[in-house]
Amino acid sequence: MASGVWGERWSNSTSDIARKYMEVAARKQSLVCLAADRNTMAGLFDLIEEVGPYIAALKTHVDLVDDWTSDSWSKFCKAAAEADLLIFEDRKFADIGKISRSQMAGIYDIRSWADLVTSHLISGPDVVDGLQSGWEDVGRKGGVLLLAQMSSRGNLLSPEYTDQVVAKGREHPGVFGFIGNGSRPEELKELRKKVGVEKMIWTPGVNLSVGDGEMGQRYGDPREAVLAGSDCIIVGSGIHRANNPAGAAKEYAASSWNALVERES
Ligand code: S5P
Repeated sequence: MASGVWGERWSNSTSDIARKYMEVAARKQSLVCLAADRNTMAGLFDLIEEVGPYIAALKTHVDLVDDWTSDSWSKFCKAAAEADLLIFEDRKFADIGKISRSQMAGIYDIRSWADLVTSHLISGPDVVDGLQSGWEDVGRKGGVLLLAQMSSRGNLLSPEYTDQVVAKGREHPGVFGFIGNGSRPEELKELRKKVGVEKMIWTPGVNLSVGDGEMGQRYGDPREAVLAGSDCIIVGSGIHRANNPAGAAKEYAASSWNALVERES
């Protein structure tokens, strides 16, 4: 099932985590990663319960939860696993290798529960080795999504910077893929050409109502993003602020899945 619909992405993939994602996405017919940006544990549990069946991955910002406790977070991760979701901590690491390794531990202990993390490559490629060492320290495996582009207006990730991130990231087995800008399909197409067929591109800045969001966020259409080469649409407020989050998640799932089928056929 997954191999048919994912085409060359499946056949070229060398990552167990990417294969797992592609299988979950095929099972649920959804390329949606929910950006679970709610700041209470109760709000987060409600979200998983309501939209779990319609999403393929869950993205967190563990440091924005007001009533976070280690115990409640463990329960939350268990609920995510039961809902068949990869957990992706959007920590946007950027420090030198050894500090990034230590930042995988600490109070939040990201290395023990996250399957994926985001990182900038501004400090050089050792940040990826540092993050991989973090997972190794607890006997786990994970993947790094490098920020190759961003969705926010005026960001400083120039095309030359993007090229270097892709060139270094393509070669690194610890790199699961890249964050691309979901709000600009033409930029995404260029990114896909540079990335090639193997690695993932996941895209925030996606909303069924396109245009400008709050505080410089920009939005593009989910179908366009997938047709341009995105493998996963990261959707936050489009789902968690909707009056009916489950209904909204279903719409994003259908739009992204139909676009994948269209892209590969
Ligand atoms: O360039 C980026 C990269 C990321 S990971 N732009 C983004 O918006 N994000 C994240 O995607 C951001 O941290 C947030 O969690 C989510 C977008 O949320 P939305 O409410 O705008 O859909």
